[in-house]
Amino acid sequence: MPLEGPARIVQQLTAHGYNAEREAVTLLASRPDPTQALDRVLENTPDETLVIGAKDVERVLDAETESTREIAPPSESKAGTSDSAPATDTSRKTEIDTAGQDPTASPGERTTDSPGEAAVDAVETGGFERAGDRSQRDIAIRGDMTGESTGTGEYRDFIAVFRDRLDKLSSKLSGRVNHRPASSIESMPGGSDVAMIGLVNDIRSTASGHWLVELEDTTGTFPFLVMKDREYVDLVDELLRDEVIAMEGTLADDSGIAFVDSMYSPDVPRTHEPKTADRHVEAALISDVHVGSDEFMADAWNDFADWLHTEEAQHVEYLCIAGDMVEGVGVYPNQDEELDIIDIYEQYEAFNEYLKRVPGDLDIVMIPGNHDAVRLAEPQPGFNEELRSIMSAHDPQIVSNPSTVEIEGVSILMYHGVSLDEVIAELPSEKASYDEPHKAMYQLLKKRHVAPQFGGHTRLAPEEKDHLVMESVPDIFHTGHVHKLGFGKYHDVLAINSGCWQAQTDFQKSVNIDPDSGFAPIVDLSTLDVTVRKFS
Ligand code: D5M
Ligand code: FE
Ligand code: ZN
Repeated sequence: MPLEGPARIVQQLTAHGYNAEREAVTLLASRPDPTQALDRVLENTPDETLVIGAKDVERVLDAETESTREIAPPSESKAGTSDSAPATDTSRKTEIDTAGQDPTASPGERTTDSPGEAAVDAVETGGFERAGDRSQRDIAIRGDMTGESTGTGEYRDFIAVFRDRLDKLSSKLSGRVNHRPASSIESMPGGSDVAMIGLVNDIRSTASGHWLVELEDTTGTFPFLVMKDREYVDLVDELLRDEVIAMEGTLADDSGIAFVDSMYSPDVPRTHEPKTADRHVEAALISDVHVGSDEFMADAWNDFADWLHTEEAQHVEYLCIAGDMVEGVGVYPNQDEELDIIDIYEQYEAFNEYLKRVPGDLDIVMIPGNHDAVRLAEPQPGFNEELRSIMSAHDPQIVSNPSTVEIEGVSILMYHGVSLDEVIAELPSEKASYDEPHKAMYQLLKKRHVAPQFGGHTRLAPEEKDHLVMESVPDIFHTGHVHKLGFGKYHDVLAINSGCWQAQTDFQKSVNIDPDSGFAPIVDLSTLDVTVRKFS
């Protein structure tokens, strides 16, 4: 097959089970006869080599030009002969769950043994090539705030960020209610119909079991009473402090309070129609790798990486990693007792080695999580230069938490997910639980904000703008953090929480969190159907 530049070279190298540094590919592509040069390199690179670097290319090609001596005989196809080769483990289990039809079933119920022989053969013969035409790849990042932090931590920043939140989310609600500012509601005559859009400032139950919800806008606060026997009282259970809602009601005689008739969240319009890719192309959505932890599941990760080299994974062209690349240091009390690698830089170096095992021709996007070495407060900027240079395998795009990545027209909102702990803690279990993390994600979609509550478990950094508002509706919402796999659709938005690559930690044991480890949800971007692969 003729070479058509670097893309083809990468395809050929990965088909033979190698990953390649960018410089190596450039060097090969610049040869007068790249095909012949590539063949030479493939024949003469030792089997143990996982990544072909510029040095390897130079060594082989220099030997060819500078000496007349015979070059070592061609080695056998890499995949069949080396430990580091992809997909030779036929005992691996592969779980397939099609199309998100039953996102609530527990993953283990659908496990099927699949020897995957065909896929292994494809790699062993070196015949496999990623199916897609790389020229059709298209990836754009929106809302990356790396390098744009404006926060100084001063009081006025808090005012600015809440003002911006209210502005942005009011615009989603103002068509639905005839709202007035808090200050003018106070001066309306008793019995008037009133509506207000504001941040939830306080939620209290009254002695008689009703609910008092205080809303705040830029002019002040106003209390709304939700009567316990009204049908929408159920919605009070879902409220979090600092989220933006609209309330409609009737003013009491003394105009000091309003009795609520209806309430609205900014929400995802029911008419939302997700966009899809024009061709069959897939993205693997994962998170919480936790390299450096004693519990990091290296075998499962390697099986996943190997599988990506097989024909079964030929349509997977994108890999999104939603935070917690490494276990970090000092994240939780007594965490050091469960560290395999204690130095944070060494953790990232090890992570990079694991990243090298995935095919070099994937497009990779990563955001940080709460275990990563960036500021804890959200939005979290993408990693600093030093960490970026360590995590350079396959040249990933590293962006802030949260960020939106638009892949071939499909927008994926990536958010690590720390606020999910809070949503799960505060809402009744049928609305959000660790077993159904996607339902907690539905709440964030409804509130159009990835971390509404300030001053709780989720640390928020005040910025001039509220980067955590979902200004536009994503087609896919991808989170991690709670280490549970779950997915489903909310008003046609696909919500996926992606599980983890870390077995149960002592802390998780103590609080009965049973993580879903070693799963990779794969989304077909042309249909938004989900297939879950199990590698543990
Ligand atoms: O957190 C993974 C999940 O476990 C997430 O739901 C938080 C919870 N977790 C884990 N360790 C702790 C401690 N020590 N305190 C409170 N909550 C915890 P991750 O941050 O991804 O490890
Ligand atoms: Fe995590
Ligand atoms: Zn986390």
